[in-house]
Amino acid sequence: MHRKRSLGSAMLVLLVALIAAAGIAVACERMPPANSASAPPKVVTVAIRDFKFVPATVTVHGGDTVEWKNDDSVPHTATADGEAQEPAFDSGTIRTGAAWRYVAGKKGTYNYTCTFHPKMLGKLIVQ
Ligand SMILES: [Cu+2]
Repeated sequence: MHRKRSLGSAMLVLLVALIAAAGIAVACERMPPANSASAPPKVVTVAIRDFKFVPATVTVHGGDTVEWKNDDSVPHTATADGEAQEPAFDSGTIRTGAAWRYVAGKKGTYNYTCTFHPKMLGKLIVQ
């Protein structure tokens, strides 16, 4: 009699252990799914060539990076218009062969120029 009862207890312990293991397995399957994030930020390049921004107009999303690369033989800048207030961005001097990067922020249309050559015009649209 005594031996049989002890076997029953052992079976009970084993059963409890199995249920606990099954519970852990179920919990693992319920891990949250990977985030389905929106498009990752990208880098858009504007070449500065023959006293022009190429392309003259670029459209990006907030968080994207715009890189101005000076392929010309003289220095240039990429400077947003800012008559009444500080320009949204201002590269300062970009020397020949150099590049300057700007991370787009607030939505809007930004006309920009080169402070050395005001006839150079570009437009950055942030959506
Ligand atoms: Cu210039």
